[in-house]
Amino acid sequence: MEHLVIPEGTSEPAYPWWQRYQPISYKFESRSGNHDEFVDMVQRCNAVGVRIFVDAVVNHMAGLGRSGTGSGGSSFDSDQHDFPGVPYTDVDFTPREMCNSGDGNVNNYGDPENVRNCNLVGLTDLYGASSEVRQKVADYFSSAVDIGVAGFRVDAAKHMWPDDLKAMMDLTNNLNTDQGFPANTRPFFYHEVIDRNDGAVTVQQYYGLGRITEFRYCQKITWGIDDFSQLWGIYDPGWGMADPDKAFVFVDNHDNQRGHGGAGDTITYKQPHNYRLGVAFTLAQPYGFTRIMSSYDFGTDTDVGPPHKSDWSTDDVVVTADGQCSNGWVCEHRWPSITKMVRFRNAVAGALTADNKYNDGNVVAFSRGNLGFFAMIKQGTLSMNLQTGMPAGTYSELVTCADVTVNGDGTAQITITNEEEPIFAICQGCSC
Ligand code: LAG
Ligand code: CA
Repeated sequence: MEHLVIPEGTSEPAYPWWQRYQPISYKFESRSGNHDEFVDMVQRCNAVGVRIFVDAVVNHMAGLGRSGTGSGGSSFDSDQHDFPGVPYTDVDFTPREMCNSGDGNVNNYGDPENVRNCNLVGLTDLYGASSEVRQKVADYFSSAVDIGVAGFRVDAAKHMWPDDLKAMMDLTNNLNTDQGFPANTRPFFYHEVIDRNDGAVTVQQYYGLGRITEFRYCQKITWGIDDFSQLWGIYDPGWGMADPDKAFVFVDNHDNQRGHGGAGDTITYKQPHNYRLGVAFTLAQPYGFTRIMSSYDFGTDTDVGPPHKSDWSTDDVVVTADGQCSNGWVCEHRWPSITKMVRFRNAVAGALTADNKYNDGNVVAFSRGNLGFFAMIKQGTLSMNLQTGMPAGTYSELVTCADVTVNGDGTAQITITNEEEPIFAICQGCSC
């Protein structure tokens, strides 16, 4: 949506990535492009089976002390709660008396009223109980759905009341049948709730609204890659982690990869070896609905925005002859083992458990029912006879495309020789 723009020459970093999390209106006019460009992207993607999910910021508008013109040309004045581009006025914001903190900001994560009714880092808090606000947010969601988007990541859902979110979702249109969705299909929602067993707001409070981000998974995968013996406990219900059919899991995201929300014990593209192992294991194992990250290189500057042109608009992604990205883009999704493991995940989706588990601290392997078999090695190369649980036959190993023979008893000789891509995967019905 239209967002705050922080130009050069202020005391703040110029055009930081996080300016996008300060909405000015719901026009599709951002640093990434204009309305027509957005429509064109969504519809070209749908035509080739790629779905688009919008990162929707509907807990708040821009921060206090900010005023001027947004990325789409709308004027605004946060201190006056004035956002004519929507339009929102003072009545659309949470009444000050409903926030129990002295300075009006969220400052007590032990109190759900404080977390949800106060301003998150000074961002002006929308009053989600108001039918007018609910309708305006739903109109925004519907305008995206009508273009052809498939669903939403709801930013800062932890700071919204689940009942308010539900009302907004219920008012939203069904997906667009002209864009290839079946009739009467609801948008897919995943809610950003950072729950690390450290407050009054839990992922369980959002059951029934869709999927919920499970940030404890980020910690668990970091520890598990460091010490393989911890990998079988990656879903830990005793720790409060969301049920398998509710959890939305990922190795890192745009916040915790750079030390913002939910950071600590996070692996990223900056540790490529451990990162490959972590993403491969995540895509291989059955817990949760998985998301992979695709980044630009931010070096050590945790504020810097994406590669940009001289007018600060986002620069193009340049793809090299070997299918990788350049021009400042990292594109983890194009790293060979990550791309291939997405195929594996889709192929084994029907198998809900990990079976035939093997783990000696350096090699981890398991099957997914009889649909697929996965192995990875931390150091060195692998040559080992293991039970794959798969029907006899010849399979093409996903990363190397080498032929692999599964014997009549389900065993196979498993080899990994490339220490750069220390992953082995075979599955029924997938090609390398
Ligand atoms: C989220 N989850 O609940 C996002 O995933 C997270 O990235 C968002 O914060 C946050 N909610 C609000 O949407 C990001 C940055 C913040 C930034 C904020 C607004 O992590 O650092 O705050 O977006 O742009 C910035 C300044 C603050 C200032 C605030 C308001 O860093 O110092 O108080 O703006 O002006
Ligand atoms: Ca709120």
